[in-house]
Amino acid sequence: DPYANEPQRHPALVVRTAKPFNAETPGALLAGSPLTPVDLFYVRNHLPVPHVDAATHSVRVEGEGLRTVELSLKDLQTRFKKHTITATLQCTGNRRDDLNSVKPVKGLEWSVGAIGTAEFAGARLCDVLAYAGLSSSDGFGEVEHIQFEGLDSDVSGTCYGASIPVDKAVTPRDDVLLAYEMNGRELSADHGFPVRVVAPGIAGARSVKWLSRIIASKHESDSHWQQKDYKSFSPNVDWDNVDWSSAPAVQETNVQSAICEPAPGSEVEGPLDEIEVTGYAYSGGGQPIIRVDVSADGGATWTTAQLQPIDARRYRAWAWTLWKATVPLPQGTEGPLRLVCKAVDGAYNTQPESPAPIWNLRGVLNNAWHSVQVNVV
Ligand code: MTE
Ligand code: MO
Repeated sequence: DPYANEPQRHPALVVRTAKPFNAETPGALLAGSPLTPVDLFYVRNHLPVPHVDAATHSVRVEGEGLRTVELSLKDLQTRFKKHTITATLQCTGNRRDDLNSVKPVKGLEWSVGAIGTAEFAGARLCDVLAYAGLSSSDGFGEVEHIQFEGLDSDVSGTCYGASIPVDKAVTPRDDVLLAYEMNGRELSADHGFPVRVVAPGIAGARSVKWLSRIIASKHESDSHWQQKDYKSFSPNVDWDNVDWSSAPAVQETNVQSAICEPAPGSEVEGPLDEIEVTGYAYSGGGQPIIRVDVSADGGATWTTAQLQPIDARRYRAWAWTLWKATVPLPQGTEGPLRLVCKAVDGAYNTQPESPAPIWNLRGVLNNAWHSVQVNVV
């Protein structure tokens, strides 16, 4: 059994599949702290967790125009300046459950918890690439993409892989890390020990864990996950007529928000004149969240939430914004109550009302208004 040596996991994680291990954080625990504790951070594994000896492990950097270098963990820690960022990782399938209720999709049935925020520290990818000779003096030559490979592989030996555009990789202010610490400690086995990519502002799928190779190339990664997954299509495209090459791989992601508390289906003691609602909002590409609106009447009236940003910088807001709102209700409200939220990012992008028009066969990038039904008793 390739899954015989999996790490211990926190019992509070909501397990979606055991082998490979995929589990999300319960909503109520997400809103509880700006940084998600490592053992509660969602885990998205496509393959068995590889067991890596940090003392002998090295990352090979090679490809178009580069001198090949092998960097041990120690090299990464000592030859390059340590850089720290607070960043949100979100699986592109986060909130897939609401697309499934429109029409079945293929993918893990994630609710709102395939997202988390941590403080990551490591060497900057741009510094490592410069060390291997990738330089701007020739406009990076033929190089268009930086590919990554993980040490996790399937029975045929195919490893997990992904790539990002070279511009994201080489721009210091884009903060792409080869991270060896998460929330101040070495990475855990599930989150990529001993070193992973953290590419903030873009789909979690590109932040390759258990990093073993970095390849500069004219081409994107040819992995399944870059080519035939993590892409979105029109609702009229289904498994019988999909042309995967017709859509780009998801990189920067759309504006997102979700209600964490109250939890869906919960009983709230009433009657109520107002209700306290908490959640998170996040946008890709370093865009900050500038507003979150919450409604208790299906969107007829809105209450603007109080934002608790970690990082309000205009173009490098890599972390989510937690929020809370006190939403007024008709006096003495009892019975079923539906709450919805939507966020606005720094480019004034906002979320669509319904998931139906953004339905896609793989069930990615669902950012429709998040809705929670509770019962006031
Ligand atoms: N890296 C490797 N090597 N193998 C994987 O299965 N999953 C990716 C990415 N990096 C994956 C990987 C996906 S789809 C996501 S969403 C994030 O890791 C999840 O990171 P986490 O498990 O640390 O939360
Ligand atoms: Mo993902």
